[in-house]
Amino acid sequence: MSQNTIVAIATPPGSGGIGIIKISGPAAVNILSKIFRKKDKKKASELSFNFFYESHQFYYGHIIEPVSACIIDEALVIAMNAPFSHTGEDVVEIQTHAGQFVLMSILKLVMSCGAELAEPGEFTKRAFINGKIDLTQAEAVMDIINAKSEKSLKIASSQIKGDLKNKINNIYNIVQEYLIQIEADIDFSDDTDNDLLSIDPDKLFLDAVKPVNTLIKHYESSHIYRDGIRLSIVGRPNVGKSTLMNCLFQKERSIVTAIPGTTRDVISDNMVICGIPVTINDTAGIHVTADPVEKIGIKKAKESAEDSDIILLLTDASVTILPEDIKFINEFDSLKLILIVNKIDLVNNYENKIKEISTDIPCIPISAKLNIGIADLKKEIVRQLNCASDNNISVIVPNIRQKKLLEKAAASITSACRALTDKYPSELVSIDLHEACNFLGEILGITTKVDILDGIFKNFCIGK
Ligand SMILES: Nc1nc2c(ncn2[C@@H]2O[C@H](COP(=O)(O)OP(=O)(O)OP(=O)(O)O)[C@@H](O)[C@H]2O)c(=O)[nH]1
Ligand SMILES: [Mg+2]
Repeated sequence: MSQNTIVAIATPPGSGGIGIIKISGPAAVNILSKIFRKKDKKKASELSFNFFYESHQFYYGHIIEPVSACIIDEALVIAMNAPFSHTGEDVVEIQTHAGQFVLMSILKLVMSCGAELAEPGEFTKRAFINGKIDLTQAEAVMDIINAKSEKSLKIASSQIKGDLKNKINNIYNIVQEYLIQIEADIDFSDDTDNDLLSIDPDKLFLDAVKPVNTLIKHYESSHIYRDGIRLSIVGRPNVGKSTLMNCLFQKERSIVTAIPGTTRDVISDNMVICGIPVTINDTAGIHVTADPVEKIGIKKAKESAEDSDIILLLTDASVTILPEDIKFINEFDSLKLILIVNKIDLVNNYENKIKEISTDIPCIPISAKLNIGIADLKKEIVRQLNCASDNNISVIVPNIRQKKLLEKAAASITSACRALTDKYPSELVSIDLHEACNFLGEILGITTKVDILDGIFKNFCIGK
């Protein structure tokens, strides 16, 4: 339990209905009693202080600067006694009007009474240190804050409920049981002729490696619902890239003109396609040019394409497919490409144009101007991502840190299975299983090194 008391504004900056100040630590209630005056229910003019704060009970009154007795704002306050709070310490929450000036004044007042400004993620870190949540749940707090779609929120909510924690705990306990059995074999190896024969490597594989691999598979098929993807629209000038951008967002996001070379910089915006958060980049038309500004734009367009999970390569159905269009196909990673034949409203033989291209890359005919073919394009984007269908999406999805540790754990247990099959000394099997337990423990935060923990909590916002 921490000795110091921390404070932070828990609500985002800007004006709104309610602003919340959160205090956690041994002095939380004492600080509140110095700055809060409760309004009497019957005689509104009478204010009381120094009363007993019932845990988990709201009180209405004023926040007062104790020296000058000036009222700062009306407030609803609640005290939550340790260990029945989310940090496991005494916690106080002060709800006031959400103006930044009001909140800053109360923050300073609380600090003048002895509290320290909280570090980013410090409330969640205290909850973790005090055993209120494990590391998977702490990381899920961050995911909930960052959730960009209903699906990503669902994944994070299941994690915060402890679904991943329970799953990893189960596997951890199974490996521990095998470890106990093996270590008993080592201790009593003089008494047994067939050391370790009691352990079936296939059963160990089924019990421990299989569930770990299932979680890794969940990551592969579902992490994009939480992490999102990047998508770039590229092609020659004037093929309709910005028109497609505007069509996808249903608003004038990029400037569209009939003049080639209109878009110079990368224009980005975010949307959700079939539950997947997508960042879409509209880019400058790629062609050979002497214009120095365009050259920079083209360099940025190519970099944007390389950094993307999917590239939408646009061509214009109303003109002949140029060698440059074909060149793009070779230039970019074909696995990420979707070829789009735009402006089909201007021609009646676009099917022949598509045949002309003769490529294995998926090809979608559209008219960005008339909003034709956009639903097919979205379907193709989702198909390319090879993710679990909307209905099948599993709710237990590790993040990339957890996935890497799961891979290491799977490798260690698999190595133990091999050692058992090949009848290696029990000590080697034991080393592998100890290693696996360490990796699984790192996911839960049991064996995680301090610098890794600090790195995780540093990514939180102040007040969380
Ligand atoms: N008929 C028709 N015209 C289109 C379509 N899409 C775009 N256009 C027109 O094509 C011209 C160029 O459109 P933009 O969206 O600015 O093209 P761009 O690829 O972004 O061009 P740059 O930014 O110069 O590289 C504009 O006059 C658009 O109205 C379409 O589907 N059908
Ligand atoms: Mg453009």
